[in-house]
Amino acid sequence: HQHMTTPVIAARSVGSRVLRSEDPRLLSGRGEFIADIDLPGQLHVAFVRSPVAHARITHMDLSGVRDCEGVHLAWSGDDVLPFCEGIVGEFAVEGCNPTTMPLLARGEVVYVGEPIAVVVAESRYAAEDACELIDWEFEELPAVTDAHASLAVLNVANSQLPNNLGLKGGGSFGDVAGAFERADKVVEGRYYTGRVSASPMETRGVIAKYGWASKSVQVWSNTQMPHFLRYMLTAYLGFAEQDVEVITPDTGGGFGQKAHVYPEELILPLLSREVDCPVKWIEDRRENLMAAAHAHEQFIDIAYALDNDGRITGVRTHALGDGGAYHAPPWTMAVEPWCAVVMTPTGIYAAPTAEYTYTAVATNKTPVGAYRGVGYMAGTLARECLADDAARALGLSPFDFRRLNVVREFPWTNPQGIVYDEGSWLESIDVVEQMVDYPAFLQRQSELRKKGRYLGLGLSVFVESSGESTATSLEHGLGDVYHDTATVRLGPNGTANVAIGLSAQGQGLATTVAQMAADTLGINVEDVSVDTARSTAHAYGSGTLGSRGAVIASGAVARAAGVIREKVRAVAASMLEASPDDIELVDGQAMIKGVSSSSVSVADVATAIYFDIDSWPDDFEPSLEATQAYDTSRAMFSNGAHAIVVELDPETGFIRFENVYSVEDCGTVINPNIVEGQIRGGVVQGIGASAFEELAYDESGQLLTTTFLDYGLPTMDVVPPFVIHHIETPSKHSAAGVKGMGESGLIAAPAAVLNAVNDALSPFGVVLRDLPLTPEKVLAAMAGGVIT
Ligand code: MCN
Ligand code: SMO
Repeated sequence: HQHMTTPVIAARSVGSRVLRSEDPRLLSGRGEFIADIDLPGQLHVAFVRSPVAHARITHMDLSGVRDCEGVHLAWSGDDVLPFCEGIVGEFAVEGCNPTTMPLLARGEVVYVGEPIAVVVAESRYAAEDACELIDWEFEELPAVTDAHASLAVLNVANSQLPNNLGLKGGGSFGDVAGAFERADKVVEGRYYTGRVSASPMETRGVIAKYGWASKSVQVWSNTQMPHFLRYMLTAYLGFAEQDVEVITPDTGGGFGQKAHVYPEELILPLLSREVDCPVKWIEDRRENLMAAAHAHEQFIDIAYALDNDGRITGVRTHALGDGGAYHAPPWTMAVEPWCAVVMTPTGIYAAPTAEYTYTAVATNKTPVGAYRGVGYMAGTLARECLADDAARALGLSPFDFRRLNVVREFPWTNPQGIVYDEGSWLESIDVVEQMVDYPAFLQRQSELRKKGRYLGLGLSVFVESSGESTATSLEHGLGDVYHDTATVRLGPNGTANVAIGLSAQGQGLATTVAQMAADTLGINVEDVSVDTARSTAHAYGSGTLGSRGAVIASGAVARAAGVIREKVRAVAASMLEASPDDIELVDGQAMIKGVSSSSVSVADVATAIYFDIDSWPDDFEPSLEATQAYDTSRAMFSNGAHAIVVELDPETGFIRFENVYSVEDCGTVINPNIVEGQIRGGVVQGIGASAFEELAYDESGQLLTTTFLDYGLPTMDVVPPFVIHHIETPSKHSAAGVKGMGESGLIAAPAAVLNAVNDALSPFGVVLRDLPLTPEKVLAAMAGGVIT
């Protein structure tokens, strides 16, 4: 794995609040989302989905469906089997038992919403009507709907996992047993993060077009991993790689849910080939809540060994994930519990020893996959809420307990061997304490308590892995390889076209990548246009996930633009009769350093390169297009803190969110507007996961929350004002010192919410540990009880 150098960039645009180039299109309804795309002659696809959680299919007859008017084709699991057995889900860690998820269920259905048949018809209406005519029979089997019951193997959830175990493993680092034996105090707790859905504004969607003449296939998908999907289409379906193109239109949020490969994405190309027409499927909201990856559900048991001064001497963590019926490829049911215990237990604290175990069990529920901060959220909730328990037990303020334990010297290697190169871990605690004006808060809290008003302040500090790369993956023992390319072309007028291999879901990547390119080339950001993986025909990418976009895309773009910059400098030097080393590119000008009178515009240099051979130095190769790859040489971590103030309504149990105070350190901020938007969005999703959202199942495995009437997303009326502060501790390894931050809000906010609610509940002598904090739970707590 090569170290790659990144050019030093004269920052002009980076760091400024450039308005998002995406917004005029997106905010005026002119975006082109997958549902907006209609191909001539297209047919429409609908899926029949299992209405029961667990059953044996005893009879399947689609002849009634096929006879229906307007229907071109109907397939069951047996029909699709000759083309593809299913998608293997396996995670490269100790103790993972793989599953194969069929494209359409065969023999056994294992969760409500599992696709069992597919219909292609002239319209979506005709397709859905025909779905009703499926003639099938099934024998219901006992449904496993609870992780602990699954662990006890009273019933088997999925015959592929006879002991219900999707994953089981662990690790121990240092003398943990000794630390707990010698501890002056031990604090511990079990935390539960409820099952939720990322519920992006835009649901999933796929269009496929097979061309019999060219044997080529085009797939439109709002995936976060277009190149990976392309590879899967060749690996699973045997399409010739050179003839597969994946196209990613505007996407209305992915949040990890769209970072999977789904059966629907593999079925549509097969259907298109079969019916010889383009086929289109747009997921409806009910399908999205039922069948797109679910998230989060896990139990975390965590314990700290503490010495008399309150220092953490050991951490023990055990995570039990409720993984649903299959591993969701490629991340699997492993990522929640595994990430939680491997990545988060020590956080910013200088704990010398640690031990963990992780388990994921199958249940007859929708497979759990990635959602913004996967695993980190649950782990951070457990760690940060236990920190507050410890602070209470020691009689310390939440700020003081954290300051006592925070790592103060870098680089720091945690017990598991993960290296943190830099960070503002202590400073972020100090800054957020000042932002909330803690003494004033305590006074207001105690005054209001006398009037029967219950205010609480919750603190949560975090470390976020970012810039997911080969180095990060190695550090975590996974061995995945990541890299991306970017192509930059300077045109004859001195403007740039950039292509990156990462698709964007709303993060403003096109804007920030343009800022990075503009600074490298010394031109204005308005003169750069960025294509974010519209087609896999252009730059290569490993996927927009693990908060890698800013680091990886800007790294690749800085390197590719750097190649072109050197050519521009060479020709400018020849035009100005100077040495290339003395030329700098700033404000659209190539000038002799310090001599602004001796300059030529970058546009004139570009024009000359295209049209004036006399301007070229000897042996000049005139291409102004460069493609470069980038992968970080080191794992990269950003950090920060959130403090949230809440008030509990003693009559309704409703949590009112008063204020959010956020400190974020993602190294060099490319665009503060965008970073602040990311913080707001992430924190609001964290408020949702901690107080409003829950995918509820009954005992038979029926999903009860299949509309936004039942599944409570947070709405603007509950969103509090934010105060945001940036600290910039640049990475030495990325272009311009950028670190990622796209997941931090959701990683850390739930812990702040739970801590705030528990702080407000302190007069009642109750501590809550289960999400979501429904009004019922809060009311019961105020009456001195706990319901789980
Ligand atoms: N940024 C910046 N300066 C930095 C870091 C980031 O200006 N130092 C900006 C960049 O525009 C970048 C954005 O903030 O695109 C988020 O940064 P980054 O952490 O690099 O995350 P990615 O670009 O890789 O986006 C993925 C990340 C993940 S993993 C999830 S999940 C998530 C998130 O982004 N999904 C999102 N935020 C989302 N925001 C929207 N609107 N939609 C999603 O689906
Ligand atoms: S869950 Mo984000 O796509 O890593």
